[in-house]
Amino acid sequence: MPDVTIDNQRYRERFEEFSQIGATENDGVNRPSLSDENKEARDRIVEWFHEAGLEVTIDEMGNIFGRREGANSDLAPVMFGSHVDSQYNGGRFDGVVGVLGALEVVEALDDADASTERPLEVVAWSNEEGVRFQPDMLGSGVFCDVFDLEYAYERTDKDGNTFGDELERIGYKGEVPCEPRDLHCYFEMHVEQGPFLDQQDLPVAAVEGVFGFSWMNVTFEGQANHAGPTPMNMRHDAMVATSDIVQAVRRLTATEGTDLVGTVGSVDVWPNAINVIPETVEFTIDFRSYDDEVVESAVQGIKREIEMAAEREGLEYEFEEIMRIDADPFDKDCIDTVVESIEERGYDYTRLVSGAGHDANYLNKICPTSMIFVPSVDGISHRESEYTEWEDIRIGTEVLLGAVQKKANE
Ligand code: HGY
Ligand code: MN
Ligand code: MN
Repeated sequence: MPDVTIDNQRYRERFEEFSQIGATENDGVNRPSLSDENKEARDRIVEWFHEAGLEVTIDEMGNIFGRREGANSDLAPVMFGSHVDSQYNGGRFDGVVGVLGALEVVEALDDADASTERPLEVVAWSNEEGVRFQPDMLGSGVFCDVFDLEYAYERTDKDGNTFGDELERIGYKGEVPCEPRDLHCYFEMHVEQGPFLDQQDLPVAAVEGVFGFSWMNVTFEGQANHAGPTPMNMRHDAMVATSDIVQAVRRLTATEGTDLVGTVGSVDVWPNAINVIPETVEFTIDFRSYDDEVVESAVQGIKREIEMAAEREGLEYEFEEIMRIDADPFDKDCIDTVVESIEERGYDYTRLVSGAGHDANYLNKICPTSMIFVPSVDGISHRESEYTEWEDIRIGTEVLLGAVQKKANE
């Protein structure tokens, strides 16, 4: 195979330019799904895909695809990419290294005039983060038939905007059907978002699978009243029950010997006033494990805790499981391809399972899939100070190039 090399200069300049879109003062980005900043980021990706000579298509969910023909265009393509929507005040590496890395792979192949047997498709998925519109991985989820289009279009943000309306507003409600199609395989390069590579001082990992997880929404309904004259034994305080559940989540995850992690990440209080007993508290719970039974027992456990907390405080409550995704081992052959690509380049590496969800979770349901991780400094992510050394990104992208070339020529 011709010698293909990453143009590190071009790649890094492009990344630095892209990081200016929706940039925050503390080196992060604020490009939540379907926001104006997300539109600006999408527009730039589409421009770069066109400049790279790719055939660009936008599907009904606003997923952006760039296709490079292969010698045999009838063969199923190798797909690789990630996402460009971000957390509110999130990191500038999350998702982006997978999309710009995919673009760099294509341009490096073009520079070397290296063709592939199979077509290549690079992709930027919609709504991976799931912070503005739950659930996460919505664009890849519809593409992989996990969610139907109507369900996705009706998802609303806290201001009552629907996903469908916002997609229309930013001009990314494409015509191309968002549905499964024949893919040879899918690769995703991503920052690890955990501490293991950084602690072991390794530049890259072959990812063997992803945790399963459950996202839940809980609302406690109590009674607002004056914080002063209301005797303690006459109160129905939604915040007290909520704090019980926050502690219960921590107790459940402290169970010895499981990899269970749990988070109460979002809490809305009404009327949210210093001198009023909280009447309504709406909050979320996120449980994850590589063992589906561990997630299931945590969900059942917290449901019991919610019922008891409501009873103790004399509250009504609503419980909704927004989303459940099973843990999934990736395809052995795709993992081995990543390992081969790493070993051919002589890099030290390890194998990891991902605690973070990725679009690869869903692609893994319709085609052989695996991922490549590069380190997150101090294991930090979903925070403005998220950082990955550029040399590690270059290495990860080289590994992605090697894996794509192997699969695209088989
Ligand atoms: O929640 C996740 O793991 C991903 O960032 N959507
Ligand atoms: Mn991500
Ligand atoms: Mn993320």
